[in-house]
Amino acid sequence: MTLQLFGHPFSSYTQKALIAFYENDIPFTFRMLAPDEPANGEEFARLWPIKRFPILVDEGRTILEASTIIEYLQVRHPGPVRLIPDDPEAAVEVRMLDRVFDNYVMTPQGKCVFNAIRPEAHRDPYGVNEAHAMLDTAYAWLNARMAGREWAVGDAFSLADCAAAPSLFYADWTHRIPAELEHLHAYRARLLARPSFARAVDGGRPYRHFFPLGAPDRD
Ligand SMILES: N[C@@H](CCC(=O)N[C@@H](CS)C(=O)NCC(=O)O)C(=O)O
Repeated sequence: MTLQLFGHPFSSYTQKALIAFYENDIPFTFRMLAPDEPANGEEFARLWPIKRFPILVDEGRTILEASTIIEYLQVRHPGPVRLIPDDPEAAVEVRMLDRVFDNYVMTPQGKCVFNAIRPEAHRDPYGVNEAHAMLDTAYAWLNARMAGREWAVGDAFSLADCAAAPSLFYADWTHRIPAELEHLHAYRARLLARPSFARAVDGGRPYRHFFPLGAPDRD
């Protein structure tokens, strides 16, 4: 039975996991979470009542969280591209950067998006200001880190870059990366040119009108 990935092509965390599948050409069935696929939604809610996606099902085993899905694929369905380095010290740094992108870029970015889809009376401008401030601080830190680097850790594309790609893609739409942060802009462009991420972005293209802050006409 093939691997089954529950998610949505426009979802940042789904794209993060998809990059790992595409990097190693791992076959899978995509279980689209959308109103016109109610059976997928019902099975998903049974498997993971928290209802955050993506999740992976492999021979009856359910794997939660995009980072863990990527780790699991490397353990159970390895391919030539090693997204978690074999060197344990390098692997620690990869996991650290994966957390940085999820917690300090993807999370504040998501806060702004969720705020925009709330009813007007429940919006939280204070929280959005805090999210923008966190993004600005993260952008400056990442810009300094990326000076002289091609990928987030070491010389190879890794789990950290899987996290970086959708984070920076959507964060720049939400709260622009200042033009002077040239190393971060160049890194974001490299990520968009990576065939695995370009494919994930293309999969989400038909849904851009769903972006609540208005998708820009670029990327
Ligand atoms: N910590 C989770 C986060 C997953 C997540 O927040 N996914 C979003 C889609 S990008 C989601 O499920 N949103 C649905 C909701 O918030 O109801 C992971 O790393 O996989």
